[in-house]
Amino acid sequence: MVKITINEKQIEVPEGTTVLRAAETAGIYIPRLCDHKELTPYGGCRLCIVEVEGARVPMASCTLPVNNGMVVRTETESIKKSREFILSMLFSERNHFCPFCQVSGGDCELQNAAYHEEMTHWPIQPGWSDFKVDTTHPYFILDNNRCILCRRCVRACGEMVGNFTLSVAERGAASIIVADTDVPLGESTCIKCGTCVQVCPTGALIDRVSAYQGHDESLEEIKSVCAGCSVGCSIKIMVRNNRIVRIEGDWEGAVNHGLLCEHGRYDPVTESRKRITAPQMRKNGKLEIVSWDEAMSAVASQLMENKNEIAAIASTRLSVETLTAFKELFAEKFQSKHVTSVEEGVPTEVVTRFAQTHEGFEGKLDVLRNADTVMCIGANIHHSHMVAGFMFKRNLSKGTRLITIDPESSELDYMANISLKTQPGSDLALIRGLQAVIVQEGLGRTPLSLPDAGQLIEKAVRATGVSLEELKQTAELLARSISPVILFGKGITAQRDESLIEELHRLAVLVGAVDSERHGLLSIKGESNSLAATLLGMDTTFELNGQKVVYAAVGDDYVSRSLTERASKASYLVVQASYESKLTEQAHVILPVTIWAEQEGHHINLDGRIQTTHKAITAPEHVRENITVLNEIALRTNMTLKSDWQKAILARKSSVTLN
Ligand SMILES: Nc1nc2c(c(=O)[nH]1)N[C@H]1C(S)=C(S)[C@@H](COP(=O)(O)OP(=O)(O)OC[C@H]3O[C@@H](n4cnc5c(=O)[nH]c(N)nc54)[C@H](O)[C@@H]3O)O[C@H]1N2
Ligand SMILES: Nc1nc2c(c(=O)[nH]1)N[C@H]1C(S)=C(S)[C@@H](COP(=O)(O)OP(=O)(O)OC[C@H]3O[C@@H](n4cnc5c(=O)[nH]c(N)nc54)[C@H](O)[C@@H]3O)O[C@H]1N2
Ligand code: SF4
Ligand code: SF4
Ligand code: SF4
Ligand code: FES
Ligand SMILES: [Mo]
Repeated sequence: MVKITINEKQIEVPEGTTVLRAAETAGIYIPRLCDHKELTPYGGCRLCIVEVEGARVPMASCTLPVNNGMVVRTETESIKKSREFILSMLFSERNHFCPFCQVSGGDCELQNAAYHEEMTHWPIQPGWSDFKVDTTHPYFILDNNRCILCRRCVRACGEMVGNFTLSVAERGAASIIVADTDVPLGESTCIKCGTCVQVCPTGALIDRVSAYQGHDESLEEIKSVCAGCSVGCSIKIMVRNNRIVRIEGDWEGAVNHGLLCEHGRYDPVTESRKRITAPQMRKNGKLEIVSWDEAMSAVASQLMENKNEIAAIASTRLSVETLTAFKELFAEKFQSKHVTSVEEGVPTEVVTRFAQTHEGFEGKLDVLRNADTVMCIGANIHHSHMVAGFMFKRNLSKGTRLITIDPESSELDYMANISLKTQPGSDLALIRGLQAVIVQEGLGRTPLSLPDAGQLIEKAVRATGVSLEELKQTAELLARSISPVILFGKGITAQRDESLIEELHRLAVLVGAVDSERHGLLSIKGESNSLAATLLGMDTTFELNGQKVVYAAVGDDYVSRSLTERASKASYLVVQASYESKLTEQAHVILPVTIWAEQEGHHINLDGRIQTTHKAITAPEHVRENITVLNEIALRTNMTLKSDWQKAILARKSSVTLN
C-alpha cells in the first residue's frame, strides 16, 4: 500500500493506482475527458491535471501512478485556471456550437466539464476545419467536427472489442478518426457493436436511432439482461413514453463489463416484425380476432380432449419461470412425453448428458480473459456469442494464440495462428490424434496411456484431411501453452456423441486446460435460456409421432421454416407468440404474449449465472405474460402449477456450477 495526500486528505491505495483513481476512492472528483475506467490510461486531453508538490509543472493524474508521500492538490487557483484554458482550447478547436449539437443538454461530457468549471463563454476565437460527416454506418454517425481526439473510441474498439477498426489519421489539428484505411464506416471491418459510440464523450459519434429522441435526463433507465444469446450481457434499457429508445452496456455488468454486440444493442430498437395484439382463432379457414375467454376455452377443451396426444415446444428465450411452468403443465399434468424446446437440445443435450457423470466439468467465461491459447472448435464465435469472442480477440495482438477447427472458413480464421479445415464429423479422430501426438512427444501435463498412438495419428490425418504437420503443430501449440482454453459449439454438440465431449475433456486435462484450479473447457450453448431448458429436460428432437395437438410457446423468438413444417402436421396448432410468423399463419389459435422487455424473469447464462431480466415497458392492452397464459390454462383444466423453478432446475446435474 502507498500513502498519499490529496487536498489535505490522507489516502492509502495499492501500488500502481493512478492519482485520479486514488482521488476517486477518497470521494474527490478530478475532471477528465479521455480517461475511462475500462480503458488503459492515455493522458491525451490534459484536463485531469493536478498540482504535485515538488513537481515543476501540473501533471495529468490519469496516467500518474501514486508514490509514497506524494502531496497532491486538485483545486488550486492555478489548476482551475489551467483547466479552463484547456477547455477553451478544446472548444475553439472544432465545431462545438453546443446549441446545435445532438448530445448538448446534459449528455455531452465536454459541455458538462465546462459547466463544472462554471464557464460561461470561451475566450478564444473559434476556428475549425470542415470535416466530412460519415453517415454510411447503419447505426451511428461519425462527425469529426465535434471530436476532441480523446481516442476513447479507438482504444475501445481495440482494447475491449478486439476489432481494431478505428484509428487516428493525419497529424496535429488535422487529426481525424478513421475506419481501417480511411474507408467509409459502413464499408469498414466494423462489426457494429456500438462500443465506440457508448464511450464517446461528445457528439462526434452519435446513435442514429436515439438521436433527437430526448436527452438522458428525459429517459428512464432500467437495468436488465440481454436475451440475445446465452452470454447474458448486462444492459441498461433506456425508455421514453413506453418505448425502448436505446440499449447501453452496463459498465457494472458481471459478464460483459459494459460490452455488447450488434444484436444486444440494436435488435430491440430496430425490431420490424409485426406484433400480435389480440387473440385469434381460425374460423372457416381464416384467422379472426376473438376474446381471450373464447380463445382460452377452445384451447382448454382441445387439450382435455387430446390429453395423451399433445406435443409441446417452447422457446429457450423464455424465462426459467415460464419454462418450468410449461414443462410442469404439459409433461406432468397432461402427461405428454413430447415436451421440448425449439433448440431441441442441439447445443446442450450431449453436454448435459456428460455432466451426469462429470458434474460441473465446464468452466466460466472469465477464464477466456487470461487464456494464452484459445482452441475454438465447431463454434462460430465471430458471429454468435460475440461478446465472449471479444474476451480473447482483444488479446490476440498481445500474444494470445488462436486455433480454429471448422470445416467452413470464417472471419475468425484471419486472426488465427492455426486454422484447421477439417472434414465434417471427423472431430473424434482429430481430438484423439491431438492426444496421441502429445503423448508421443511427452508433452502431456498428466499421464495418459495410449499404446496405439501411432495408429490414432494416422487415422486423424486420414479422417480429417489435415496434414501430419498441421496436426503436430496444433498439438504442440496447445500442449506448450500455460493457460489454454478449449471452446466448443454446435459443430461439436450437434453430433450428439458423448464420447466427443469425453475426449475433449481428456484433451483439456492432458494440456492443463482443466486441472484442480483451472476450468478451461467451455461450450457456448444457444439462446438465453439454453442451459435452463436442458436442465429441465427439454432437449429432445421435435418430431411428431401421432400427436394431434401441438402447443408452441415461441414468445418473441424467431421460428425456422423447419419447425413450422413439423408443427403444422398436427391437426390442432396453438401458438403462443408475440410476433407474426409463418408459424402463426398456420395456427388454429394464436395467444398474444409479452416480449422479453415486458416481463420479469430469470435467465441462466452459458456459464451458469442466474440473472434477472426486468420489466422495462408495458405490453399492449390485450397482451398477456407468457407464464400467466400457462397458469390460466392450468386453471381452466382444473390443475394448479407449483412452478418451483429453483427446485426444478436441480433435476439434472449441470455441466457448469450454477450461481
Ligand atoms: N449473432 C447471433 N448469435 C447467436 C445466434 C444467432 O442466430 N445470431 N444464435 C444463437 C443460437 S440459437 C445458437 S444455438 C448459437 C450457435 O452458436 P455456435 O455454436 O457457434 O453454432 P453455429 O453458429 O452453428 O456454428 C457452428 C460451427 O460449427 C461448424 N461445424 C459444422 N459441422 C462441423 C463439424 O463436423 N466439426 C466441426 N469442428 N465444426 C463443424 C460450422 O461450420 C460453424 O462454423 O448461437 C447463438 N448466438
Ligand atoms: N438438424 C438441426 N436441428 C436444429 C439445429 C441444428 O443445428 N440442426 N439447431 C437447433 C437450435 S440450437 C435452434 S436455436 C433451432 C433454431 O432453428 P434454426 O433453423 O436454426 O432457425 P434460426 O436460424 O434460429 O432462425 C429462424 C428463422 O428466423 C429468421 N431470422 C432469424 N434471425 C432473424 C433476423 O434477425 N431478422 C429476420 N428478418 N429474420 C430472422 C431466419 O430466416 C430463420 O429462417 O433449431 C434447432 N434444431
Ligand atoms: S461499432 Fe464496435 S467494431 Fe465498429 S468501430 Fe465501433 S467499437 Fe469498433
Ligand atoms: S470520436 Fe469521440 S471518442 Fe473518438 S476520439 Fe473523437 S471524441 Fe473521442
Ligand atoms: S453477446 Fe449475446 S447476450 Fe451479449 S449483447 Fe450480444 S446477443 Fe446479447
Ligand atoms: S483524463 Fe487525463 S489526460 Fe485526459
Ligand atoms: Mo440455438
